[in-house]
Amino acid sequence: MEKLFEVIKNTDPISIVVHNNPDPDALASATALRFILMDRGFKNIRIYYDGLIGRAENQAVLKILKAPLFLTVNIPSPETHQFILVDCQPFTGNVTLPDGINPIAVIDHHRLRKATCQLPFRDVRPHYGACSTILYEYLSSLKIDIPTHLATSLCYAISSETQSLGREGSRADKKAYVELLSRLSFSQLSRTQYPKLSRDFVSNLSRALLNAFYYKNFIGVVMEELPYPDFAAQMADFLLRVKNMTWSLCLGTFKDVLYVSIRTTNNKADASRIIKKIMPKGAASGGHEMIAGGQAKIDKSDRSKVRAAKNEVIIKMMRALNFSDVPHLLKLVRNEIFPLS
Ligand SMILES: [Mn+2]
Repeated sequence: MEKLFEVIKNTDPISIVVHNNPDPDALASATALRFILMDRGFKNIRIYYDGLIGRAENQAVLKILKAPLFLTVNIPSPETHQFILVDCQPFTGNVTLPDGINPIAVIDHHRLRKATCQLPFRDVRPHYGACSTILYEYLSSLKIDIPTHLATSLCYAISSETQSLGREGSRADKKAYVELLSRLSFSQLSRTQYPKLSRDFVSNLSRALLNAFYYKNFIGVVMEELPYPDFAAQMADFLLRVKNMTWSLCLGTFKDVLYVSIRTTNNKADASRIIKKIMPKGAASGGHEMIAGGQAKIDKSDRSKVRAAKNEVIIKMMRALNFSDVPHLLKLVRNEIFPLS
């Protein structure tokens, strides 16, 4: 932590960048880092992101944090900025940086990437369930009083990223969670966990449920246009809750990108390896043992090509799960054999 303060110059603006379509963990971590740096006397610190914050829970976190967020494309003269990446690593396809920029620091909990090793400061802890836990440890080691709204957001981030500490939650995550509980606002927490849902969300949810199919212990849904990119992850999480299902997948497009999310209840699995296998060539992917996601640019002008690309992902997923002998696979994917409802 002290080393981070050493690599930052107080003369240049500081830009904290989170991954595209930031989730609660990215939002809370970035805000906590901004708070720490401000406490330390650093000035001119902004948080940047690219994509969309569409999920109602994530919008609720944003409301509580009250942190101003800016779009990466609007960074004025980026070459004068010092970039710090939070909850992601550079050149992974999951974060947008201005051309030719090398960050000075990375704080993350995903698998360590080669490019990250070259940076002046890195704190990457893949065994942590949430990046927010790392930031919580910074705050407590610096003996900084954590404001209520930040405690609520960090706690919710740890809980949502690890499904209430049941999925990939380490001891450090549990400790942070328990300690944050005594500092947060329960009414804020409740508003974040149970936000009002838009009618548009409900109609997309029903579309997803009607189109979901399953085969043995695998459940999936192929969506057309997603209401927002995170919807794929949200549906993969939801479908995995169906009894006897141990693998789930949701895919769909948003603008010119195909998004794929997979989930498993098997804590000995390697979802991040599987997602790499099933994505089209040139796609970006990442994840952990039980959750993973990928994205690939797609030309939507040819609908049959889009459909073929989607089917290909499902076929490869079936293969990865050793279901090589699935009869009438396309009928299955079109939901004509084993519909969920
Ligand atoms: Mn995270």
